[in-house]
Amino acid sequence: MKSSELLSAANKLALSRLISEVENETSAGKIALDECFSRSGKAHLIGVTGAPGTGKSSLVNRLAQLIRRQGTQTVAIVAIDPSSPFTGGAILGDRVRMRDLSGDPGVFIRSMASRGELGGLARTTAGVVQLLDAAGYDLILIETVGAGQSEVDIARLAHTTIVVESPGMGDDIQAIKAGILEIADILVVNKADRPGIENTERALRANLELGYSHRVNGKTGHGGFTEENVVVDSEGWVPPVIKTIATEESGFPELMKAILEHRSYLQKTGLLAQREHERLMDEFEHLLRHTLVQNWKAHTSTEQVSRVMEAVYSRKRSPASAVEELTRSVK
Ligand SMILES: Nc1nc2c(ncn2[C@@H]2O[C@H](COP(=O)(O)OP(=O)(O)O)[C@@H](O)[C@H]2O)c(=O)[nH]1
Ligand SMILES: [Mg+2]
Repeated sequence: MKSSELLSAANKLALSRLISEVENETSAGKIALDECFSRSGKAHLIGVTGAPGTGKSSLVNRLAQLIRRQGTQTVAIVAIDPSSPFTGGAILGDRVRMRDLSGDPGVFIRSMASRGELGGLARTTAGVVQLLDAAGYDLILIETVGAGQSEVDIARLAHTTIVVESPGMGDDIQAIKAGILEIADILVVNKADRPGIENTERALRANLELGYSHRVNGKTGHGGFTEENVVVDSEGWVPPVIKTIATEESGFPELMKAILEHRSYLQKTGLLAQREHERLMDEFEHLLRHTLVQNWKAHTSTEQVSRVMEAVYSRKRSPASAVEELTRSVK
């Protein structure tokens, strides 16, 4: 059977196996991605990021329940867990909490361990998301811990990025440091039942205004907004701040509304297509580099490289002329 036939929301086990192939970057995984590509590009990708313990998993869980209750749309959840392979505790906890969703044929849940391999994580996540998209899931929720560059990359994969904060974690300053507010399309202050919620909300709004005026002035922070995005952004979208209690389902209709509004904003302004094009161009360039280097390596011995590099070390040759020499045969 072709992988494109295996790939359907009705065939969760087969889908699970294909995802593992993609995660492990096997040739079967590559073939599956190739075959399913033409069917992808329909899902709304929603990134959920923030510090550990802010309630991202609980929130994703609630959101999925709400979407399913509202009717027709199917949901896939990809939870990227940063914990070490030795503890693995959070993954188990998430599984237990998500148990009430897993009997639903319209829900697919996948945990991915990050295994500390940062660059590869964003790449394999994009592949896994593409499979789920092609399998026909309407909404794909991607939970990541907001910390390093890799998480920012994954947030960039999403159409709508939700940044989750909660009271009493020194959150505002941390959030700014990680440049995470710049990637937020929607800000959630979760644990609204806890003391200190007003302070957190106020700090967030203040920081948001700061970041927003930066965007308007065209001075982008370290969040990676391009000039075009800045202009369109300043005309239209101001990230809403929404208070939620994930343990009680409070604030979720408002959150869902904000997600839908953001999606129609992206469609209306043409940003959806623009983001998609940028992402595909990124992927193309990455693969091009990878392919060219692999091809070059296949035609070049390590002895050749060592010989030429010795000349570079002793300053008889420049690195540029070393490249010139070592790529001559490949050209
Ligand atoms: N009081 C309160 N606790 C919450 C809320 N949301 C999540 N929690 C709890 O916070 C802890 C961390 O939640 P989790 O979803 O695992 O956070 P994550 O690490 O961001 O994925 C768990 O014990 C949750 O039950 C909330 O709105 N209010
Ligand atoms: Mg979690």
